[in-house]
Amino acid sequence: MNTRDTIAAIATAPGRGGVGIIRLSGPKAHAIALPIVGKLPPVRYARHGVFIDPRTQDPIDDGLCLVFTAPHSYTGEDVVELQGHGGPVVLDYLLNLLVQLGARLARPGEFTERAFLNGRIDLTQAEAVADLIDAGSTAAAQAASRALRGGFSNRIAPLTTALIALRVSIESALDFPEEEIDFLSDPLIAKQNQQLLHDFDELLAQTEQGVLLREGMRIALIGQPNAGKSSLLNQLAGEDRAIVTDIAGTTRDVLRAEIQIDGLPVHIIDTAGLRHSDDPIEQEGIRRAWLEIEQADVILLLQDDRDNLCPNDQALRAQMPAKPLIEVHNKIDLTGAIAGFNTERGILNISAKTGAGIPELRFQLKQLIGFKSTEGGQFIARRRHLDALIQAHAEIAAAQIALTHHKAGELAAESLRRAQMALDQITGKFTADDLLGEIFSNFCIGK
Ligand SMILES: Nc1nc2c(ncn2[C@@H]2O[C@H](COP(=O)(O)OP(=O)(O)OP(=O)(O)O)[C@@H](O)[C@H]2O)c(=O)[nH]1
Ligand SMILES: [Mg+2]
Repeated sequence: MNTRDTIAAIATAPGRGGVGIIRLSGPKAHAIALPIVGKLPPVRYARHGVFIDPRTQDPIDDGLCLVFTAPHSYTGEDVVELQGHGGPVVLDYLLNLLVQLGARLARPGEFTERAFLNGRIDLTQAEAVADLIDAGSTAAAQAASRALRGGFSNRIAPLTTALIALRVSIESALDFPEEEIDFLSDPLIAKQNQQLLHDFDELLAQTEQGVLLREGMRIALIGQPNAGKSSLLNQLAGEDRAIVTDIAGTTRDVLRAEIQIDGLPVHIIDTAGLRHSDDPIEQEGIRRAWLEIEQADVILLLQDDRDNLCPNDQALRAQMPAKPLIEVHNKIDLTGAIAGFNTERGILNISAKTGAGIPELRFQLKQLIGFKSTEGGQFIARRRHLDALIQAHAEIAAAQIALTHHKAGELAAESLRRAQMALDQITGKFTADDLLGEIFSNFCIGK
């Protein structure tokens, strides 16, 4: 990767805004900005002035200039920020000018990528930058901010240290074969390994929560036509998002609404009622509903409480895949059933019309997905982190068996080595280039 060149990008969101910021990072950042601002301010001071085009001496805009010097900047390189007015024409003009003067347009995420490559932040922190920008709820934003400040890496570091200590003990015993057997019979080693497994369990659980906070929970509303799916979407969203009528087959397209349950981002997906239909539009809606069923984390299977034991509903229930599902009986305002969870029947009674049973529904959803309201210390995480932790956990478990059952030091050492590699992938100490490329390409430009 070439970090020798100087990159530039508009860092503020596209479109019109009060302020527009252009970022410049690399060895020539100061030299390129100098002829535009005339005189650079002292490091970390802002100076107001006119930005001019040095080719024509024409003023382009006026605003603030900020200067940072390597390594004390976001990227760890020399950085200049030009903060002008947020009009696209002005900003594009300035950006083109920077390119004329020797900068290159930055790729998405390239500033953060440089921060990572220059050792300013590790990979979990770099990812947290993007997750903070994309956060779907306050709790997700707080968790991202915590990861950005090292909250996740700091949890991995002691595990890595313990893992390395254990590897050192085992591998040094392997170097002295005459003592190996004694050493491996020492219960202390297996005990340390067991403790490591225990610490992993805790981190795994918290990482799962972090992934949930980032991705949110997908809930598909499924049921026969007129069961009240769209009414429930509207009730949960708190506004009239979907068309509701008493005509069966009202919803055809898949509709989405984003809500939060105790800070957990939740994607609610309303679908076409499932039934046999000869209408090609409705058929397509039903096909899409099935796709949503596949992708959902949780299925809410709705039925009209008046249609007790309706064979169509029972047939639908039987067709649902094995994944978290809540059977919801709707319209209890018409039947007089008691709102909330009926443990005996395993169903949840609600009225999408009056809102009865909705708090219980939210509670059930949280329970089902194992979400705990984020207490302090929760960090945001990604699926790739979880996968790596699961892999490391499996290796350490294998090492435990090698130690206690087989007294096979070589095997244990190899498993622990692989566990450490998996951990190093999380922080980016050991990460393939193509994975890095993929991570950073999903950033916005200018970050
Ligand atoms: N009384 C009462 N009526 C309800 C309730 N929920 C929905 N309805 C009515 O039931 C009818 C169908 O509601 P929808 O929300 O459109 O049902 P749907 O499941 O989305 O139907 P399709 O889109 O056709 O699959 C409408 O007339 C709603 O007003 C409820 O809790 N109580
Ligand atoms: Mg509908």
